[in-house]
Amino acid sequence: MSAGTGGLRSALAATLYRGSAVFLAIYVAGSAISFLVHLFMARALGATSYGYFEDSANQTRTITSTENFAGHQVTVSVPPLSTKSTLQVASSKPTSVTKDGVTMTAHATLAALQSASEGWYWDPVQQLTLVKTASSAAARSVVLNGVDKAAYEAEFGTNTGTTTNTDHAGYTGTGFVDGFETSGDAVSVDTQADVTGSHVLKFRYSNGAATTATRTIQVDGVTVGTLNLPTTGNWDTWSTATLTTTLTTGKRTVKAIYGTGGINLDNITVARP
Ligand SMILES: [Ca+2]
Ligand SMILES: [Ca+2]
Repeated sequence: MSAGTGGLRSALAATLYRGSAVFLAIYVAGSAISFLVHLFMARALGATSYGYFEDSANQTRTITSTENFAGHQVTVSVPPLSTKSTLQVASSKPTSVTKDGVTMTAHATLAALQSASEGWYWDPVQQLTLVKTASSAAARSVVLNGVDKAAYEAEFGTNTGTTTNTDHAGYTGTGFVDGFETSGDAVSVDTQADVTGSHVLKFRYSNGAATTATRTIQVDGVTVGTLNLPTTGNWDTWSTATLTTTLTTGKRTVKAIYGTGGINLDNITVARP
């Protein structure tokens, strides 16, 4: 499918926080986000191929992505292109990105990526890894290492007895769950397990109190364990607490229920071990 920037926003809204989308954005020099003239999107586990008709070359280019979240890796084959291009991969922040086996530069800001000829930047609001590559007469293999599917934002979940807030920086999405501090408080998100097997549920949180907080974790209403959330020293520091459990393929509702201590909850990732 192709779309302008309005289409991009619609496509992002439809796929955001589900983790396995790969976009290829083709753009022209000198512009920012408005550079997008074509957008392609794929949502599938495993290998996906789709075509892009490059006007200047008068031929269809094939983009292939292989998503291996069990191996914490996404590989994208970027076809020969006469223009610069930027991949947009919905994922957690990579530990590294390589192009044809060579480590690419990680940029700290979108502006830095825009002014660079190549490199990558992870957008914490949209949870997109943006990988910029120069024009090339040959295909390029881009590999994202150390990635999970993009997290489900707690602030978009079903909240009982809690509120949302933005008064501590460093969160993903549009904020975090606040007021998660008394008996009866709970947060649940609808997630998707793409395979049946062992999964690691990752809860990104802050705990500015001195003692460890706890939450009971349920999947589809069944308790699967108790999550321990040690102090992060202050409310501006974020950490990740994990719980390993078996999930079966399909929609799985993950719920965190108050046990002891107050926390701010940012997001929940459904990852493979
Ligand atoms: Ca509350
Ligand atoms: Ca969040």
